[in-house]
Amino acid sequence: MIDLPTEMEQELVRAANCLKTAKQVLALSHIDADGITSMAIVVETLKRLGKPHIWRNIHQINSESIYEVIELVKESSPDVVIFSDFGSGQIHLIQEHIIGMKSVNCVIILDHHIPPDGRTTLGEDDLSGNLIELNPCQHGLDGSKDLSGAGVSFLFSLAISSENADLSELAIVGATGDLQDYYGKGFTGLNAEILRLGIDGGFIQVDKDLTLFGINTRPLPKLLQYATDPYIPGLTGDPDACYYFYSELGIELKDREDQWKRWVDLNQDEKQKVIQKLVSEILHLYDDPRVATNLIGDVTTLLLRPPRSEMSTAKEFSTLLNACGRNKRSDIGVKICLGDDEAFEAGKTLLQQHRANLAMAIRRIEDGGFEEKEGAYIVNDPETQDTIIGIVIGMAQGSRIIPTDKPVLGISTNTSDDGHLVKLSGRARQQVVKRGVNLKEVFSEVAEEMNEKYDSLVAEAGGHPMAAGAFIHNDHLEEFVEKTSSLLALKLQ
Ligand SMILES: [Mn+2]
Repeated sequence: MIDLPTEMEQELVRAANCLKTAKQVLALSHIDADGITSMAIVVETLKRLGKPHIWRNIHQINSESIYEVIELVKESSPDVVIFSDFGSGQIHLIQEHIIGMKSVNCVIILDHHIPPDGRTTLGEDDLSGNLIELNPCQHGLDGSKDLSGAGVSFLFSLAISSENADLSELAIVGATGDLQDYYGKGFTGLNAEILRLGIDGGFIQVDKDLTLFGINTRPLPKLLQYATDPYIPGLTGDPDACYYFYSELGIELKDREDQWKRWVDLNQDEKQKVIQKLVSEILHLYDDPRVATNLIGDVTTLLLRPPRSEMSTAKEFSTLLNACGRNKRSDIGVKICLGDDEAFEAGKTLLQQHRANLAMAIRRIEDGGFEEKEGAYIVNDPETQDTIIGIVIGMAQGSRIIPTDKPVLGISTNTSDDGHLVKLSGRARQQVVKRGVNLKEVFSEVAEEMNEKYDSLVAEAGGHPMAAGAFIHNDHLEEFVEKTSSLLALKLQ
């Protein structure tokens, strides 16, 4: 079993007891891979218990979307409401609006994000009985690497029944989606314990192997041609060079049935040859030897899933789920996790769609789709969805389509609902952060100033120094961008 901090175990037992007596459950979760797997763990647990339930993935809980939650509670009259992969940061909204609703007997939060007010201990409210918050940050653990939202959900599920140990595979997919395995260098903390439980149970296998994306699903040449992590100069983007790479090594690209071979089809000897050649080329091209050593790492295979599919490794599975979320179809992702074949087919189509959306958005930026302001580059593309704007501007700077000397701000008016909020994403390269730019702080400062000025909530900000976001009322968008640009210019001086 898993060794947990005592207080955390007590809270888990309280949460489990609360669920066992539930008559109707409403489950809410985030839309990324961690949120989707969290939801799938909760839903599967509810199914196994035979509890009536409805579930919904939501982009973000904020002062606007909380009304969507209120509506859902009114419609389904749950006595238990579960929030997973979010909730800690929005606990005041939940306390204010959800706790007191007529049908609601108990709210369970399964989160791992550090609350914005810095709460790292159990609060008074946790003891009142109708709000149970589970968050590793409150138990001396690090929610950015020791445990994901899916991990918290899994521990909750395991506290209900030890027969839910098979759901460890989904906990590991969620943690992988949140990059908690440090790009194949292995899991730590409770993640490592969940992994061990999954290996012992025969649900998961871990091997040292090539960490490039697509070892199960991409034909050998495409494995190199589409490599972006790391980007391999001379191979990435150049199909001819990729064919030549293998032919020089005497490796056949197709099998006897004329089907493209994939990485998993190669024998040990062939794999060794490819790795040696890749390592020597990369050492040649990068100053940093870590880029080469990162090529090999822990590859997590999910033994309960169809082999050689987008579900067979944790990394590809989490990408498939992220593609569902970013195409506003987290529901398909949840169904894939629950074993629905039709959803899997739909998910693969969304994955292709997602790649196409990214490529098209990047191309629009390449065709002059950005402008330069005093303190930032601005991408304002009404065609790019709010769910991918952050990745798109990050990729555009990563590939130097947009210069990297200032942060880049991406604006998306293409949001999933018809509310008044516009999404703004910011990305800054390491060298810009080193010069004193903290995007999260800048966004928060501007938001605070404007909220005060208009004496109402016109902007909400969150994130990290290098990657932050804000939701802004569209009447005030221009002012927010101008103020942010000026403040950034000051910081960059
Ligand atoms: Mn998460």
